[in-house]
Amino acid sequence: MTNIHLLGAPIEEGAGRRGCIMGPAAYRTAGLAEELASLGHEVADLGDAQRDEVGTLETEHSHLKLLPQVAGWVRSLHRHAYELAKQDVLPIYLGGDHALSMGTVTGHVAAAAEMGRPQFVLWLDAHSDFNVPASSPSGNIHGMPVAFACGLDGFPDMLGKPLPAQLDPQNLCLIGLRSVDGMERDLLQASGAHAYDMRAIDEHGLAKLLLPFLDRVAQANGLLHVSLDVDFIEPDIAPAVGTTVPGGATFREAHHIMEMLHDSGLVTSLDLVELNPFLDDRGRTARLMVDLTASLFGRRVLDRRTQSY
Ligand code: NNH
Ligand code: MN
Ligand code: MN
Ligand code: MN
Repeated sequence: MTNIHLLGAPIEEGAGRRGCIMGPAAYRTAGLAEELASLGHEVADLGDAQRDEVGTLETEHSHLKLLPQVAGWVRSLHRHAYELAKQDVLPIYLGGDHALSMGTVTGHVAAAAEMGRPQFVLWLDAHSDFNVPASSPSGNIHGMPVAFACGLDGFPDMLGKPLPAQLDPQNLCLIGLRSVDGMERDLLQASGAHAYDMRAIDEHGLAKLLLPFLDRVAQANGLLHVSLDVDFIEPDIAPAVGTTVPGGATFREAHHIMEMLHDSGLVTSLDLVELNPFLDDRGRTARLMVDLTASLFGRRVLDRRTQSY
């Protein structure tokens, strides 16, 4: 039994189109809390976070869209995540676009540093979100949270400079990549992060990519934050996202990751991001995300684990 706390993070200013503001409500409508409770967990819904009021921020990057609004969310969510990380609960952040992870990841990294434990991050996404302002072709801040959390240079002062704590790229694993911008790729490869594109899944299968990472988390007695972007999944089955990219994880691949994560017992926090209910087809994407979360929290058919491959 896990003590799960749900926190809505209805940010949409980081994405290129509107609608993610409705994400937390869609998860509630799709029955996320009830589903987790039916698996035997204690579930508390904390409601939605609110964004701080932030004035103009100094930056030479005028193409950054809605920077004060995004910074307001990042500051608020950072505080919430930091506090939740220090409690004996497992937070699930209901997005909201992926810029929310600038707050949640940095909050967990800062708390982990104080607890003397390494923080690991698993990033499940079609995109690596490793842009810095200068490399971003769109100016959409949801394409930048990983670079931000790793402390890369060139960001305006969204959360204090330097960051309260930085994510070590060695502790970062990205899976599902199939859309990475030119300069972003160079930054990602230089960082030392463990990055796997869809081709790696084709060639090796998911278990071969994920299990060694989970072993490293376990060996290090680490904490594990999972950030699940809807566009990780094949858009045919998960259409409710503004940035669909064909060739995503299949229904079973997505569930299999969640099942392996459950069996590992290592996950300590979770983001569900980029759901845009305005683009959904009779709630099917919201329901799929709830089902995937249920697999991560122990829903299974038979009682067996993934053996080594
Ligand atoms: N790389 C693109 C950008 O920075 C797209 C990012 N969009 C996402 N990321 N949905 O997950 O604008
Ligand atoms: Mn993303
Ligand atoms: Mn994405
Ligand atoms: Mn390494």
